[in-house]
Amino acid sequence: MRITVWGAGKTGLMTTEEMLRQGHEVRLVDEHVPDTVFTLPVKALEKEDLLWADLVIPSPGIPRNHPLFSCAKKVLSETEVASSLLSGKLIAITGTNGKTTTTTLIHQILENAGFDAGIGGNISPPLISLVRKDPNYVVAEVSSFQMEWIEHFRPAIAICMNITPDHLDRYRDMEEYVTYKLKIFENQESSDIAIVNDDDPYLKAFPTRARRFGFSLGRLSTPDGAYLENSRVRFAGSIEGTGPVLPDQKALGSGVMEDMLVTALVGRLLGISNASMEKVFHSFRVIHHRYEHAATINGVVFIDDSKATNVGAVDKALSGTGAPVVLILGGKDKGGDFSLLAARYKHLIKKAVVIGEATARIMGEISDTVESVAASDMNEAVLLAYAAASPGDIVLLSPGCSSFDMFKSYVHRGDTFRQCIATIR
Ligand code: UMA
Repeated sequence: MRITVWGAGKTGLMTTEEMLRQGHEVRLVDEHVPDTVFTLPVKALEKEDLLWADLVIPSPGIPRNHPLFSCAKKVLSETEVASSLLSGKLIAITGTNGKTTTTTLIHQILENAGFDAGIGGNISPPLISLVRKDPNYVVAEVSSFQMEWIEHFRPAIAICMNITPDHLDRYRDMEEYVTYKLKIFENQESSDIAIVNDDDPYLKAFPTRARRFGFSLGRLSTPDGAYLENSRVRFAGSIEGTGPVLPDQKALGSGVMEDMLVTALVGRLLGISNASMEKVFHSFRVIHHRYEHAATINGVVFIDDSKATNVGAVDKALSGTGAPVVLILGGKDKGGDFSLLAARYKHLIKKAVVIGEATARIMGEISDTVESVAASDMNEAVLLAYAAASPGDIVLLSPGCSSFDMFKSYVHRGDTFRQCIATIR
């Protein structure tokens, strides 16, 4: 088959390698061929490359409404192609927030229990890189972008953590974003398992064909599922019983407690013992740049939550902080609404320091509710935030925007935050 792989990032490079290995004739193309030296030849995209191919496999960064897709005979995402080549049991996790931690945790409990399990998808490496090894279990983090071109993608266990506004710079509106998120359940059959968040209005109202299990940090409304009683997981309905004990919420934040609750539910469904899961939960270290302690200087605690690239993630971060917060936010605009956030946490936010391209819009939304100031770069933001904080307060970098206006990635933004903190020691 003639295949054009579009996009020479991680996804495109690994997809090309795998498609060549499968014996296909492959062109790797990109609209902006980067200067980097590639292991594979990359061609500047021309219309003809799409007309030539029997199948086009685009990278997730290419929006579905790109006009050149009209030249393609058939388009499938790397996620679709990879899942059709993988024979193991597919556990797929999506959601606006919490999907990376949950994917990591599920993979860890499987490995700890001795299962042959691979991990990939949005978390990296791309799912297609697992095809060669073909593990018995595949734990995949799946983004809405990766589900834009699916056809038969059918996880044996599909999980949706939550849906709150995100990527509104790519999607027409919230409805379109929700549609792509819910595609994770689209091809499931009654023999599959759908796991949904009972606390999420979109998911609560969404019927699933697969056998449904709920989870809730509040009240479980699905008959079968998992909830928390203090820090002990409880299972209800057909899987009724006692689950593992989770670590102290103060140390983890409510976001990670929820991720562990879902993980425990998957563990129960796969027959993993509480003792085995507790071993993983109690040794779990938060993911880099996800509500991660960066430093404590003169009693002021600095927390790096650079991975919070949407308003829902900032909400999660603030809901877990007990102390007054000086919040550093802003970046490249993704269309999130910060006004409700400011209203909900005005008692907690001592001051907001706003950076990046979206500064004017964010200031317009929050400055009537919380004291706000604009900073020209991360260094100034850190200095302003530190000056506004007292011992016992938290300086929280939780931007609610993507990083690409000022940084290479959220990792680069978090690292820069830490470097700036180091200069005030
Ligand atoms: N390109 C074009 N035309 C376009 C857009 C991009 O030719 O219109 C080219 C670029 O020039 C570039 C390549 O496509 O060379 C980049 O493709 P990509 O952005 O998809 O990059 P990858 O390295 O393949 O990364 C992708 C995911 N990126 C996106 O979804 C934007 C990574 O998620 C993912 O880790 C990786 O595949 C492996 O699966 C990142 C992300 O930000 C971390 N995800 C979003 C999120 O988590 O919120 C969904």
